[in-house]
Order: sequence, then structure tokens, then C-alpha cells
Amino acid sequence: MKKVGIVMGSASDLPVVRKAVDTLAALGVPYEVHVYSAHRTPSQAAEYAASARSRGIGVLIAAAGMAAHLAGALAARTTLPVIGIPCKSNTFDGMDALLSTVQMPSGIPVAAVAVDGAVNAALLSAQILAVEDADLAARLDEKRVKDAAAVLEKDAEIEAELRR
Ligand code: RP5
Repeated sequence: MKKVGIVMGSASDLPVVRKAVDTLAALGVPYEVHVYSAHRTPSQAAEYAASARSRGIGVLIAAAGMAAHLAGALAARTTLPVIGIPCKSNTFDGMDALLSTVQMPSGIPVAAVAVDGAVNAALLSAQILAVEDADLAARLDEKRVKDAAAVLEKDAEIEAELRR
């Protein structure tokens, strides 16, 4: 199976990224994780994206906060799908990173998830790989069924507790 390449702009993004890692691990999707900044280590970030396809990576996830150029900078160097996670920082509540990630000019697409939306970034990357992987698609279907059952269990609990 192809791998997911996860890049974060700073080690301080790891608490968000860990949710993506856990989600991929639970689905049995292989991944690798790196810290490369679009600003502080631009050459390493560019080289990683440029060589990703030849190293068996099928999708890239880029997590960054503030002036979050990482997803766009990776996307500029590859035609692999790139999913950006805008990370919340102390200023602007993540709106800065959201706009920096999502407002890509035509020609270099980035798929942006919600602010700190690492679980959905992982699920979307798995769904992309599942286009060519029926076993992974089945695992994603199973997860949907399990997640729905958990919601209905909560429904029953809350309905019973608050019934008059
Ligand atoms: C971004 O700046 C990183 O992705 C991080 O979210 C933010 C702050 O980085 P640190 O100052 O914590 O390294 O590049």
C-alpha cells in the first residue's frame, strides 16, 4: 500500500498531528512523519515533496499554523494530493492558518480541512488511497458503521436520562 507522508511546520504542531497518526494507525495505513518548515527549512520541505512519489508516498498531509504556507509549498513541488491542516495558534484562533492554507491560487491545489482537523485529514488521505484499495475501503466502511453505532448509543443514553 502507498504511504501517507505527514509533515508539520514545527514540533509544536505535534499534539494536532498525533490525532492524524492515531487515525491512520487504527485503519492500518502506513505513514511517515517529519518536521519541515516552509520558512525555516524550505529546501528540506521542497526536497521531501519532490521525492515523495518516488519513495512510495501516495498522499501528503501538511500541518502548520500562523502564516501556514507549508501545504502550498509542498504542493508546488509535487502532483500528489496535498491535504492541509490549519493549526490554531494563540493569535486569530486559527483564522490566519485557515486562510493561508485554503486560499491557494489556481494551478496548485491544496485540500484544506477544518482548523486542527487532523482526524479528517487522515480519513481523507485514507479515502484517496482506498480508490485503488478495496480492503482499505472496506475498513473505512466498517469505521462509518461503528461511528454511527456510537452516536446512536449516546442518543439512547441521553434520551433515557432526560425523558420526562
Ligand atoms: C508554524 O508556526 C508552525 O507550523 C507552527 O504552527 C507555528 C509556530 O511555530 P513555533 O514557533 O511553535 O515553532 O510555522
